[in-house]
Amino acid sequence: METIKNKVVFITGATSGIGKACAESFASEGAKLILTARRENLLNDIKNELTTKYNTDVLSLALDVRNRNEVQKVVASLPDQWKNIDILINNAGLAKGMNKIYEDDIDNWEDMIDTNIKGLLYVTRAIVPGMVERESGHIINIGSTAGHEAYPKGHVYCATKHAVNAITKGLRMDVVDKNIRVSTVDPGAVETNFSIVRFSGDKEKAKNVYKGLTPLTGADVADAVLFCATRPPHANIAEIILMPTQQASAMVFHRT
Ligand code: NDP
Ligand code: 8X3
Repeated sequence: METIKNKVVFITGATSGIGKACAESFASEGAKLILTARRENLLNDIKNELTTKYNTDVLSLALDVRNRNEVQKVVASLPDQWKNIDILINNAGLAKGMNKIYEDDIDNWEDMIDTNIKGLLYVTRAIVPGMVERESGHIINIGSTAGHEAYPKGHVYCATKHAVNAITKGLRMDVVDKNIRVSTVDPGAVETNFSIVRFSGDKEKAKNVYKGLTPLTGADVADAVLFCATRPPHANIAEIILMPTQQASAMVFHRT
C-alpha cells in the first residue's frame, strides 16, 4: 500500500456528494487538498471543517470547469507549494433532466456536455502536463455505470459518461510511458445531490430514485477512489464499477 500523506490532491466538484466525501477521506489520510467547485462559501466551510478535524493543508478555489480560461488561469497561478499535483480527481459533473430525446431541453444537453466532457478535458489538459514533466501522477475520473450502458431518457447524460470512459482509456495509453496512472471509478446509484440537480430541485422526485433501495453513499465511492490511490506504484486500478447490492445494471433494481 502506498501512503498519500502530504500528496497534493486536486478535486473538482468538492462541495457535495462524492467529491466532498473524497475530500474527507483523503484529508483523513493526511493528503494536502486543493478543493474546487463553483460555490465558494461551501468550499470555505469544508476547508475550515477539514483543516480543524484533520490538521491538514487545504486550499479552496472557486472554479467552474466549463470555463476554459478560468481553468487554465487557476492551475497556472497555483502557489509554488501547490503546483506539483500528485493526484487529480475529476469528479465535477451533473445530469440535467430526464426526458425523451425528441422532447428534451437542448440547454440541458449543452450543460452536461460542457461540464462532464469539456470541463473534465480542460482540467485534465491543464494539470497533466506537469505530471508528464515530473513523470509522476495519478488521474482518477468519476465515470458511471451510465458510461457502460444507456437507459431510457438518459441519452445525453449516458453519452457524456461513455465519453469519460473513452477519454480515460485514451489518456491511459497516452501516458503509459510517463509513470502516470489513470483510473476510473464508475458508480451506479449514489444518493447525493445528483438527482435533486437532475430534477431541478424537486426533492420528492429525487427521493423516488432511491425508493426501496439502500443506495451507495458518497463515502462508499470515496473508499473506492482511495483504494485506487493507495495501491503500490507498480499497480494501476484501471476501472472499478460499484453498485448498490440491490442494483444489477442501469435499469435493474430490487426494490423492497
Ligand atoms: P452532487 O450534485 O452531489 O455533486 C456534484 C458536484 O459537482 C458539486 O460539488 C458541484 O459543485 C460540482 N459541479 C457541478 N457543475 C460544476 C461546474 N460546472 N464546475 C465545477 N464544479 C461543478 O453529485 P455527485 O456527487 O453524485 O456527482 C459527482 C460525480 O459523480 C458526477 O460526475 C456524477 O456524474 C458522478 N456520478 C454520480 C452518481 C450518482 O448516482 N450520484 C453515479 C455515478 C456517477 P458546485 O455546484 O458548487 O459547482
Ligand atoms: C449516475 C447514475 O444511473 O443515474 O451516473 O445514471 S445513473
